[in-house]
Amino acid sequence: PRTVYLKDYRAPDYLVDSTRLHFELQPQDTLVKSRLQIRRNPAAESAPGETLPPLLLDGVDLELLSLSIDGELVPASRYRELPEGLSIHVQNPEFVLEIHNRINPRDNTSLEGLYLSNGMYCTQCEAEGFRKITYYPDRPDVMSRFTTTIVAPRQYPVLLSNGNQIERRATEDGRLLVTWEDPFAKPAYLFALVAGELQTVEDSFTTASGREVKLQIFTEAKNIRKCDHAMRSLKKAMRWDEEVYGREYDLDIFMVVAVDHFNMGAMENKGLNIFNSACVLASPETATDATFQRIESIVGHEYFHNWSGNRVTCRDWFQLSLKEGFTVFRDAEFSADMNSRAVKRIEDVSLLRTAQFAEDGGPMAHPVRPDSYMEISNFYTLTVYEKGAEVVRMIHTLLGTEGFRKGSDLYFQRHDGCAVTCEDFVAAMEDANGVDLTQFRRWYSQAGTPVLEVSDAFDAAHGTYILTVRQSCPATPGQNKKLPFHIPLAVGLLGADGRDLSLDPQGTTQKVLQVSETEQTFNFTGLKEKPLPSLLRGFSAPVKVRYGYSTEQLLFLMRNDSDEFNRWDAGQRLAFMALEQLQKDYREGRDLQLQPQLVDAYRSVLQNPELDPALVAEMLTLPSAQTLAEQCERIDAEAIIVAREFARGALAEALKGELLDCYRRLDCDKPYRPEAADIAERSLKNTCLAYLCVTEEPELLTLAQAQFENAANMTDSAAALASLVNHAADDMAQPALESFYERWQQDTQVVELWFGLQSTSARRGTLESVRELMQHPAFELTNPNKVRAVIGGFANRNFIQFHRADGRGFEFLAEQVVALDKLNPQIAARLVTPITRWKKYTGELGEKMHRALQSVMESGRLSRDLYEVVSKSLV
Ligand code: B3K
Ligand code: ZN
Repeated sequence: PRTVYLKDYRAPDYLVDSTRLHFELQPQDTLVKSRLQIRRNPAAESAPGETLPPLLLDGVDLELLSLSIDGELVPASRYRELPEGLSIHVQNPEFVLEIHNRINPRDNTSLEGLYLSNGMYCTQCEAEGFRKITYYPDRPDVMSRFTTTIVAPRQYPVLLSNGNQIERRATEDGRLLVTWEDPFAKPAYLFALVAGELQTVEDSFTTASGREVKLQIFTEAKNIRKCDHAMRSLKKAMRWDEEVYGREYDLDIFMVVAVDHFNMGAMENKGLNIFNSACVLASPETATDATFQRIESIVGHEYFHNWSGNRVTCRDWFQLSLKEGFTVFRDAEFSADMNSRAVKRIEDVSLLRTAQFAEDGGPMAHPVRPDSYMEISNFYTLTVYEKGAEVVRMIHTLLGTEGFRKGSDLYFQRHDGCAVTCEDFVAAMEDANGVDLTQFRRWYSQAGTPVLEVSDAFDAAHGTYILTVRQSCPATPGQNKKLPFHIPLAVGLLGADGRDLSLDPQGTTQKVLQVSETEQTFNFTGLKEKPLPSLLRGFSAPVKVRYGYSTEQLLFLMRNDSDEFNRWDAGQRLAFMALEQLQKDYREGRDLQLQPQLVDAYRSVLQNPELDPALVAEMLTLPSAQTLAEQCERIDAEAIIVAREFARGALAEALKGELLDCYRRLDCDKPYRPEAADIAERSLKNTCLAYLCVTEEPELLTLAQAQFENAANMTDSAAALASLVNHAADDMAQPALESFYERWQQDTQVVELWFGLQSTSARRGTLESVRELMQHPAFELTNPNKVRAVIGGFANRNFIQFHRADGRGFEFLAEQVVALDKLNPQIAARLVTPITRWKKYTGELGEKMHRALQSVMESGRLSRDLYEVVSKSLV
């Protein structure tokens, strides 16, 4: 496959002023007619005196029926069919192109372009799916005004597309015809079409300037009672964007559709967002707190794209983080404002530290703005999304809330209606604030996770505290040497009484140090004693900080740091140190013993009535095996597993009484509300329950059983079932699993959760039950949610069983990836990730992983998606 480079970007030769689409829907035989008003791009580079270049159109899996220009059929001599499109000879700088082609939505299992999901038609065009619908310049810098007519048989009463409906009538042959017109010019990737027998929930929103917007959520009839939370979230998001960014919605209607078969979480098509059912449908009986919160954040995310993505879009796909990094930052702040800020930050940083850091240290490492790709779908990554959001957050930290708002106002005003670059975003931030972010731009171009080595000294004679910061960044593929980053390092200094010291005469207790050199020192004067530094508060930059904290110092920070995030982080460091010692003891054949200070620290967290229960739950949770693995130079999976399981067991044993008290205190019957305070209590209660079940004591397992039987909401029910599945014997766990399925088998979202509980079970035999689950009538290899629940759950969220010593877990994954590649390349290329990191594993396990990856490569012809990931990982 061909590699595309950012440096080769050229403006399009032709622009499309208007796009008129006409669909006649049939499962295997959909007719698409398009009428494009085309003109030569005045901004295109052309050699002087050059004749008009050919018009290049993208097209994949299309059957061309006819092609005409200005009403005349184009003879075969004037165009060429290319492997992935058409090249058409052009005679005039302006013309109307009309194309008729046929497509087959029923057999489209890639879930890109137009496809069928449970009998309903829907589309997914980002990044390059529109070319599977019709021939088109399928690139985001070609923006056009779309009008879309859909003709469908009577069984499809709901026919939707972008913008406003301007026509609805029966055709002469009794079909339904509907036309939509989108007044905003947009790239093809924001096009959407939906047709089905759908029900709708309706509401309205009045914008700040007093315009009334109709809000509609469409879903199959059986899910109609699961839309309320998404609707509430949508209205909150609309209000929030007005208040925080001054951004109003711009059409008279905003529609959301839930679809069962979807590659990603959701898609921000103009005025017609399409959602994975799992990311929009919820009711208290069927969805967990985590799902309620995920829905709020994704509904917000897609809505926020209307400005950060749609009104101002990307010039090319290398700029993906322009809209994704910014929009993730926006949705994270939205969630933080709606819920607990510290807990949201902890969740996001945990994800970054495990999965994004691993990506940055692996074979597919790439900058936030990649400079090449074979398949752009492979670059919808944690680096582009989450690290990209951290980069925007750093700009926010550097400029302050007001400065950042000035920058975003200028950005939206300057580039409204345009397709722009990450550079344009940074430039707007600079221009609005009169600052220079030249060095900061390296965050966009250099891959890898920077490391800060911090050391300190105290000059008692002068009362000066000196922090020395050294930065480095490991080599990544294609980037051996890195230049220093501009890193905002938020610090506070704690005095012996645990209070923040004043850092200046104004009494400031926190400073953002501007780290920009390889080595730099920072002086704090006027201090009476050597303080304890609280470093990288709130995780002010996506870096690793090394500082030689002692156990006592970490315990002190855990108790006293005024920054809640760093309180949690001190606990994580402490646990990490203890787990490292356990791994070492295990490898060297010593008896394992858990540091008593860790136990004491956890006890006082558990008994501290002043802490938010959600924060307590986070603080009681040991770093995941994946996090531990990421932090190792070389991964010894067995030692990680033994150490972590031992520590969990020892904590559960030592704190049994306190855990039980806490559990009993929180175990009360309250009507379910997905509000932060209630979520926090359930989270702590179920964290306690999980620990209690680790002991495998019959009376404690009975607690889980009772909770399972009596739970009035899915959060408590699923948590109890998970504890049984992970810790109870089969005669207790199996009946629970069966009755759960019996009760919920009609509910797709709950069945997905049920699959996930089993595939992530830490008990022996999980691989075998995963194979059985794949034979279950509810499993479909063509449904990404089911694949993610069963195969993904096992490979990504079951460190213990996936890393079993015989390597069968890796072989299984390789087998499934090869099978999936034939159906859905995007999903196959994502699913293969766990075995691409083979180089980091020690001993035979690494070799077995390598062999599994090789077997994928040797299995035959791979899709471009999978080929890119596998070939880059075998190097
Ligand atoms: N913009 C979509 C991404 C869809 C890409 C699929 N290959 C989801 C989002 O970030 O909002
Ligand atoms: Zn997005």
